Amino acid sequence: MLSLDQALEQAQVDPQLVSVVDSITITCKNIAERLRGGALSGLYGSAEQENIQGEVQKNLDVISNDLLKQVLLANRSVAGIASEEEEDVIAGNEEGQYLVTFDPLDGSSNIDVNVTVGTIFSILALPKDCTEVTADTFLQAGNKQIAAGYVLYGPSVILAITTGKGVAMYNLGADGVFYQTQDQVQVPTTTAEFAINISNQRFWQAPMQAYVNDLLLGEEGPLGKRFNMRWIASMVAEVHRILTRGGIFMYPYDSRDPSKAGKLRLMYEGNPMSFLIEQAGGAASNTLQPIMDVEPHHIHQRVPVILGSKEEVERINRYHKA
Ligand code: AHM
Ligand code: MG
Repeated sequence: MLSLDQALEQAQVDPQLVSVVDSITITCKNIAERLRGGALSGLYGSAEQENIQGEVQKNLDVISNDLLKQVLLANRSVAGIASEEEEDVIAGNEEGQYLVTFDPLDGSSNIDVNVTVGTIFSILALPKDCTEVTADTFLQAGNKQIAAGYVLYGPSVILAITTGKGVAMYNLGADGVFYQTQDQVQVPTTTAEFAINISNQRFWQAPMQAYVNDLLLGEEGPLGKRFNMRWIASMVAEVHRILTRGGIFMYPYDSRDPSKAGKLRLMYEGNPMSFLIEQAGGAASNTLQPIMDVEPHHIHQRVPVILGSKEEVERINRYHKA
């Protein structure tokens, strides 16, 4: 079986980039180990502090962030990092060629109830003319990503990764090596499964209300088929399901906090997941344009996220154009 390093070498991926991916996956193995310990690791519960997003951090949010930060900054290929849990970006090594953005533990409301969580990462190139790494250095549209992926901590530990030539999946083996289980993952074009936090319905804009109403009407509605629903409250698990069997995931704009364009963050969640989904033949939109075309103006900016099976994403875009 092909290991992650062998596969990246075969694909002639830049060795510096391979070393960045290795730093991420080594740390994710460490995070997986701690998650497996559960309450025995003494890591459940709140860290009793808020992150830059105004969310109360879990102990494991803080630990996962610290581990990734430490390992990535020690890597000579890393020019800088930006984390969902850190207010500012951190400059790395002078000879580094890559910038890494990450959500160290996505879906963290699921930690204490032992439901799947994950680490999401995106890798960008350091612009050639860059003399000093600042937040502005990271403000690159998603279509500039060099690589992106997630590590899912579920019944098994799975890595999904793209370097722009399709999506491959790897399972963490008992020997601590990630082995390839799938190459050229494809998201089915059509689907009859959707995921949305329907408790926010009253805050959505009219086109999203109309679309979800039509979904719920099933065979008797304008879409002419029954849709099933899933909501894990862990984007990594939802995207993994969609990469595996298709579907549509939505965290749309809502009016709860008009200063935020949505709940999910462009640089840590929207862009890397969109890169994976598009590389697997799906689509990702903020309802007005492809997510990866959105020009970022702030590292922590939010974005409405609609992603998954292509025909369904295109249908939602049409509801918003009508
Ligand atoms: P987090 O990065 O703070 O964990 O928040 C992101 C998560 C996503 O994984 C998930 O899709 C969403 O928040 C769930 O939100 P809700 O609590 O509204 O169901
Ligand atoms: Mg997150």
